[in-house]
Amino acid sequence: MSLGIGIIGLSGSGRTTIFNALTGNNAETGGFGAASAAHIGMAKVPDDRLDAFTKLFNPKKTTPAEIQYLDVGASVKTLAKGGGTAGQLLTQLAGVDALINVVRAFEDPAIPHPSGSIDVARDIGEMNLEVAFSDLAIIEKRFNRIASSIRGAKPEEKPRLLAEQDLMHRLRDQLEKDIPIREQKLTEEEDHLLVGYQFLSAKPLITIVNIGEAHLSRSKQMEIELNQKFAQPNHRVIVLCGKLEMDLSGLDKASKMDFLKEYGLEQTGLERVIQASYELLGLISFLTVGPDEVRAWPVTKGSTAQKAAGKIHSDIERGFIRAEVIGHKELLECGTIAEAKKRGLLRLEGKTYVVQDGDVINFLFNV
Ligand SMILES: Nc1nc2c(ncn2[C@@H]2O[C@H](COP(=O)(O)OP(=O)(O)OP(=O)(O)O)[C@@H](O)[C@H]2O)c(=O)[nH]1
Ligand SMILES: [Mg+2]
Repeated sequence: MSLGIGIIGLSGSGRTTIFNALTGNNAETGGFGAASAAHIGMAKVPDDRLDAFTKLFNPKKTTPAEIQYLDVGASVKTLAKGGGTAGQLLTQLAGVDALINVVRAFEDPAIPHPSGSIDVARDIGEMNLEVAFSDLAIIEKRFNRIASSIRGAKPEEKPRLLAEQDLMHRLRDQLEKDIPIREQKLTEEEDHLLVGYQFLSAKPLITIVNIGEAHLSRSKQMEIELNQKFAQPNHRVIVLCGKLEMDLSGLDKASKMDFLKEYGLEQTGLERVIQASYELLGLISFLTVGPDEVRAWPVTKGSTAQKAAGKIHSDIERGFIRAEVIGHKELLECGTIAEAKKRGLLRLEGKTYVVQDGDVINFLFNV
């Protein structure tokens, strides 16, 4: 199962354009409008280490890590109203691990803004309201259920239900004060309890401000300012031009770099979105290398070697003996695994070793 990010935003903000640029899909833009079916696609995670090892090993195949993106094509408000496929789309959205809110900042008289004018702060506020509204509806339903459970509960079950009721009260009070759940202070235990609820406002959030080409030279400064203005835990603002990103995604690396340099940028907006997605999801990559395949594998930060082995195959996790591990820098310096062994840089690690970002791993297993 891959981790997924859901794209939300007001109609016509450029959601599908950005989805296409991220995933290389070619979904129809402009007028997807009413909720029908969601677009789902995979984005490849850019990784310099993978490029370096591909040069070194010249493998038959290079496989980057991937993240799944979901463009539901309707506002949260529309989905929450229900009817048609809305309920199904809302369930799909509830299942993602993080959200991207696309906010329109590009001017184009041919494409009317649903609220009549461009206003980034207003649109961010509106989306926060929609998301809070959807979470409040879940809380209301839960209140009713807890209340009836309490009536029929055995004495030993009551404290847990009362604690949950109390938590729902606090979540609701703060949501009504415009504080999304991701910004609310909760204990680890409460955080854990909330996982099952799939609250939208509890998910990490990337706000993409979709600017027009004319403002591209100001994008870096804008991004710094907006990140200061909207600095919140598990939230990041990225400023990019969706239309341009779509064009850039078709170019080779060298042409892309030339273009970016003109605007004083080091990375495309999409690369920054994918990287931020990776970070907000708490992911790191370990690598496997060899003549057949050089590959990056996403794992959550703090994963043990045995758990990481399971990403490749459940047999390797079950029959785990040991992991041969070397940092990517060390291996690049050595040039070959044999040389790394000779220099004593290849470490043997056990089940509980905590995998580090960029570790090159060979699992020894027995099935
Ligand atoms: N000028 C300009 N137009 C853009 C930009 N990004 C998207 N558009 C245009 O805006 C229109 C809407 O873009 P979409 O990507 O379809 O937006 P959406 O949010 O998916 O819209 P719906 O799903 O139709 O509600 C399309 O005609 C796009 O070509 C941009 O950066 N600049
Ligand atoms: Mg769309």
